[in-house]
Amino acid sequence: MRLDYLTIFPDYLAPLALSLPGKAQDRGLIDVHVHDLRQWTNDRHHTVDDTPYGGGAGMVMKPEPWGEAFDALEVDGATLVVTTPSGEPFTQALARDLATRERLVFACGRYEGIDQRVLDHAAGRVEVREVSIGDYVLNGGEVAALAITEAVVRLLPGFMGNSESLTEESHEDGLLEYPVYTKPASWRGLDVPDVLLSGDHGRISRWRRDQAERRTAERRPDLLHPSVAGSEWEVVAATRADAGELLTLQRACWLQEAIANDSVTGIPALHETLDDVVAWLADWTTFVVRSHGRLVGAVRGRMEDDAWDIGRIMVAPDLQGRGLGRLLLEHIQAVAPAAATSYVLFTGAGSADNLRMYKKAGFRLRRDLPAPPLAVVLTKPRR
Ligand code: JD8
Repeated sequence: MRLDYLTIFPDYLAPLALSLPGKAQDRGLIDVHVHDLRQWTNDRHHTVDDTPYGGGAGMVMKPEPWGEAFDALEVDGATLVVTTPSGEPFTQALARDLATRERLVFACGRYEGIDQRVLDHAAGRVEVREVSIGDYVLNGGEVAALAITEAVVRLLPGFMGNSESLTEESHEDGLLEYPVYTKPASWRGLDVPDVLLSGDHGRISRWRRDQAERRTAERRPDLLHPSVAGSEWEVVAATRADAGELLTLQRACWLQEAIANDSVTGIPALHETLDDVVAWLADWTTFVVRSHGRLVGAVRGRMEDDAWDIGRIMVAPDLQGRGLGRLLLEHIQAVAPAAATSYVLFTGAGSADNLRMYKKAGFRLRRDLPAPPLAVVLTKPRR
């Protein structure tokens, strides 16, 4: 793969000669060329910027040097990667995609950015990918170009000693990394988890999968629930401050259950007070979802012997049917402690929609288990 970098700070890209990209060059896997944009200026001050049309702070990069650079580098047919805070998010999937290209040309801007006509012009000659490495503001595009280069080059065939390790990585399987340990087995009073010393590879991989899922659920629920990504729904841990809205949502949701099961007296959730909600928030691991600040969903879980007891799955009546219930059910399963060997929940015997959702999620009706009045119990083994 050939990689060209256009920048007014070529020294910023010196790391390309080091570590990973350096090794890749030595092995002929990549052919790196860093270019100072100023060589394509024609005035004695090598001017690359000017004031913005329409006014405003800062300077904008002039189009002419870029155009002449593209001509000199004969970029036609390549992929132009323009790093910019307004670009598409850089992800492992995009890294895998860019790793299939023959040639990448990185346009590293500075100042307030590059005159838009440079990109419009380039679009007629190359594939243009405007890419951002994250929702924060840098002073220029070089750091992003380095990050993207490292993520792409390490995916090139023949680069990683054992490609198997690639498949096990964060973001490769949509999960974050599981915790890792090495010698000594005990350090400053902290011991390596016994399962890792057991030699039981089945248990070890289940433990690692479980750790990866739990970390992902806690730190990046958006990765667990792609439907969340970009949606206004974010699953967060509940706090005491949510109690009032939880009580209100609970009453709204269980009114539907009362109608579905033709009973009000038989539904505890309908008779709880605010203090009751505050009390159970202290006993249960509880998550809520807010949409534009409004509490629209919730779920709770706690250990019951060796089962993870799931309950109070609530979805605001006006938002039902959009997958939020499924999202909450997936999330509460994902955060179950390692000790949980199965999941258990109950719902109204007449709650057809709930029963359909639970069965679709792998839960099975257990008429052999004792259930609260008007309710049925469902269980699901832990994978
Ligand atoms: C390229 C100029 C600075 C940005 C005015 C500060 C990427 N994730 C990212 N954050 N920031 C960048 C980035 C910033 C850049 C340039 C990339 C060129 N700037 C500008 C707009 C606001 N200054 C980035 N990838």
